[in-house]
Amino acid sequence: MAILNVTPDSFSDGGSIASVNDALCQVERFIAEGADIIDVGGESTRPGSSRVTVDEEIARVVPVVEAIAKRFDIPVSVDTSKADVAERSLELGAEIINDISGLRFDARIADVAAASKAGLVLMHSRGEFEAMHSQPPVDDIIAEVSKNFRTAIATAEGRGVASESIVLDVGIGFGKSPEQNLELLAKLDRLVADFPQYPMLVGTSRKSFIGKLLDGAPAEGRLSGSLATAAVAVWNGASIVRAHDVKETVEAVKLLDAIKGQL
Ligand code: 7PM
Repeated sequence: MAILNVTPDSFSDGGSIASVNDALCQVERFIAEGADIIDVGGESTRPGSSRVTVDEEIARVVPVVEAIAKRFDIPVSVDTSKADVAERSLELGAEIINDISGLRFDARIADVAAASKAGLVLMHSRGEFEAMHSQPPVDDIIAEVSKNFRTAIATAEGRGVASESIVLDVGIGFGKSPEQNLELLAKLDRLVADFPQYPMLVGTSRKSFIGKLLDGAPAEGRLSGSLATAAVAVWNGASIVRAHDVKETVEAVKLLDAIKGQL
């Protein structure tokens, strides 16, 4: 899953023709590099960022989603926690909703996903939007994520989402200590075994826990760490990895798959 940011800090300005063209060029490259899904996000979830309005997010995301769906064959997922953004995106060609709140912010996302028979990623996170990255760590992160998965799955299925449409994600970097991010990767196999029906998605790409372990490496200096952590996630049963560096990640995952083939 290739990460396509359409926040103003990463692009010309949301919704403009220049930004849509930038996005299409990037998608063309991601596809050539082996991406299977394009994840379009218009709301930065960086520590300290505040929420954008529904209209703002729709203006950034929807023209890009529509343009990608028209021009390419690849499934588009939309990184949003707002049902209105999800609904417009699905109408214009998105096939997957990637909800970093796991239905905590807007459970109507499940209704919208069910009505369109869209894929739905339920990611674990803790706290309200502004406080997601400053949560006091819980004691047992594996138990916490597991409990949250059960709640989110029950909400989704209760609102009509087919179990085959659901993907789970441990939410690396969201309300976890650096050690807990590592623990989730080390013990991912247990969560995969506890939820065997649902594919597991993992996103470690360039995240700050990698920088912390590498003496403060900036985002551009986190490629090796991103690949090492993606490799562990795949080894421990992840079916999808979310990444900025598509070529390198696809190559790493190919090696992992080849090794797994020898089990
Ligand atoms: C700070 C923390 C800055 C996290 C940026 C981010 C995930 C996601 C994001 C993930 C799924 C980023 C993220 N992370 N969706 N959206 N899983 N499903 O690095 O791990 O892009 S935002």
